[in-house]
Amino acid sequence: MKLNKNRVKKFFSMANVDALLIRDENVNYFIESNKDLSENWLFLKENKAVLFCSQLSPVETKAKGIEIVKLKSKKEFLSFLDKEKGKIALNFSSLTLNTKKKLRLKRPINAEKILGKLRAVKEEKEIGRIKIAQKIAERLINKVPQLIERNTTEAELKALLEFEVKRKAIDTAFEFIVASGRNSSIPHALSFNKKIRNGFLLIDLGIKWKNYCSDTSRTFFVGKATRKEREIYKKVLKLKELAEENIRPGEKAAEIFERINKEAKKILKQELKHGLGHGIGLRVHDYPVGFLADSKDVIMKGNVFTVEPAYYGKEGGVRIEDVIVVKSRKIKKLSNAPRELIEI
Ligand SMILES: [Mn+2]
Repeated sequence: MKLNKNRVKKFFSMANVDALLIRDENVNYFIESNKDLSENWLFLKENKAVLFCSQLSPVETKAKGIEIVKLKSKKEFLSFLDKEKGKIALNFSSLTLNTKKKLRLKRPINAEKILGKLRAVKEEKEIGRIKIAQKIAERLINKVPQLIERNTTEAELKALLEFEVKRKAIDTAFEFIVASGRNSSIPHALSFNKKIRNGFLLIDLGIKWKNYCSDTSRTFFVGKATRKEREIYKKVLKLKELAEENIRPGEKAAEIFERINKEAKKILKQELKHGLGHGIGLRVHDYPVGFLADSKDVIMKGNVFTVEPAYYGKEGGVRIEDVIVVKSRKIKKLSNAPRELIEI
């Protein structure tokens, strides 16, 4: 566990405040740790860092540059805050009104924009973690054909995939999606206690590696795909390749969305039903927001995005999703799972 002084310095050079008080994934942005620290309050000043943990917390009691307080009561924390007279910033987006009120701060300032700006541009170290998470997901995706037996249900396949991760004490970034047949036409489908049906089989999974997330979707075909089904798959893949070619520093995310959406209307005869992709990092949906019609983002070197065009129709759903990082002239893929349609 180590304070990232460089990030602290950057924050205070951008924000006109004396202190920052957070209790969300940003704690892991300023304190690098293999543990998830998002449940603990972190009080930061330019030259001071105090982490407030519960008595039961597995967080160690000593760390370089960080004062760790194992709280005996909430009062202890509040009386610490009462003594702070300077301007304090909070991340309004992660606090309930009730919590905010209980802190009894005079005029707190919202730090969300600055935190978002910092986190939108990833350092090599962060990209490295996302890449490892992507690699683990890729290996898991490649196991799918051998995990399916004659009577495997959606719920079983989902549990098997999650088990493969959790048995190694690795966290999942979200509940996996395993959807077959018509069920695959629902973007955020639930998995049922129902035998995997012939047709498209959509798998969406995410891993957390040292607090950084991955997000990968692949669509398999159970049985033999018809020519039309192959065509649909190929068109989604074509959209994905087109999107990846279009993502460059300086481009507007909303314009890329519009361009690919226009193509989707032309070749798939339908509009994109969700964003073309989102920022990913300490959260699955991270900064920047990503490729949506109303996005204000301008693509920057160091942004990390998912790219996930999809088709949803009566034939089922096809989604092909990977994570990319924006380099100075184009993008680089962070994983290399097979992209062609695999029949099982
Ligand atoms: Mn995604």
